[in-house]
Amino acid sequence: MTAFNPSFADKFTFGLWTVGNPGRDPFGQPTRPLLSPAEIVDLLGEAGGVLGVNFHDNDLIPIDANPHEANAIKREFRAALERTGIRVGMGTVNLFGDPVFKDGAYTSNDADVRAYAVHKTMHAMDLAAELGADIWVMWGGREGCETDAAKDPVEALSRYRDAINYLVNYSIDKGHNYKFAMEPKPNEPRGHIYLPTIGHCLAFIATLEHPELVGVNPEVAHEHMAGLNFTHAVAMALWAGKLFHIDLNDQEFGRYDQDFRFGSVNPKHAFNLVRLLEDHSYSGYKHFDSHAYRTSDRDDVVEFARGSMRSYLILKDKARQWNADPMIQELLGVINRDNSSHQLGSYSTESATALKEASLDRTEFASRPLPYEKLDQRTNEILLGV
Ligand SMILES: [Mn+2]
Repeated sequence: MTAFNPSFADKFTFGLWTVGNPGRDPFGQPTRPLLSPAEIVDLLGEAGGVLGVNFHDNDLIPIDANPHEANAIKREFRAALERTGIRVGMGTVNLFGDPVFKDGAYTSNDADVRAYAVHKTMHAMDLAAELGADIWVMWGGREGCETDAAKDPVEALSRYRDAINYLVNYSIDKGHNYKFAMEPKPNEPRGHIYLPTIGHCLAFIATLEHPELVGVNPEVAHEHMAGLNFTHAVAMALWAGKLFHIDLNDQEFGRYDQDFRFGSVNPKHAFNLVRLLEDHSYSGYKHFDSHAYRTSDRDDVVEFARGSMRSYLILKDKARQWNADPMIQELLGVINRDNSSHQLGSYSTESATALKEASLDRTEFASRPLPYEKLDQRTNEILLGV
């Protein structure tokens, strides 16, 4: 059991809204008492090995708090950080909870609302920077519409871009030095949300004023909701040098947002993801954006946090076993045939002529074995501990 105890080096983080979730859902009242931010940090301290805590501005400071109340909350929060050794990793802003954002924030049809959204974000960026955050996550929870009669989606993308350009410049101007991570999600839950996938975000980021400062924050549940392969989404972010943050949780395909404990629904997908992150040396925060079952009490919420981290570490160990496994290695040697005399390389007229004139035996190529059944079964057996 002790082999899978997390440490700060694992860079595991939790949001105040994750372990602090009181079990409320669209049909039911909270099933657990609401904890203060300081109490949530203490809970994470009890879980052990948690590096960081993340928050939306209003997870920490209620939207209607006066400066006196805000200072008292910050004081208690800082004291909890000090006694647990936990620090702030990522900051973000709540642009979805208040009725003012019912038609979106940066993409609202009302220019005053758009200005308020940027105003609120700048204050939130100051707050998180003051407490030590170095990653800024942007999840556009209401940036979309329930009816396409409402907004011009082309105009909406321009508004979105204007806001993000403004905020990135603000971060530079204030010396906050945030790296920004856009978090896509296809729907929430009735509305269609703009920039629904990692691919959409990457294309959008390329149009920004400072694309080098903006990456993505993929979340397992958000891609699975859309029926997409999350490991491939993360791979594209890694390939583009844009994996600035990651939200780990789990989700049944084809359902609304469930935010289950990481690895709890589909451990094989989780394994492929962890193997990808480890093989490609992802070194950012690993944030568990999930919450405990509605039936859990405080003790079980601690188990939820521990389980999230243990599952990652167990799967990391499985990835190590997979990479070291003689049968896997032998099969990979059979599958990967890189010793062709016809390597593509970069284009030249001569190489194109040579390739066109080459004698290539497609029947022989097609007859070469690809024992993927054997490879996948061995993968399953490693996962199942056989
Ligand atoms: Mn998330």
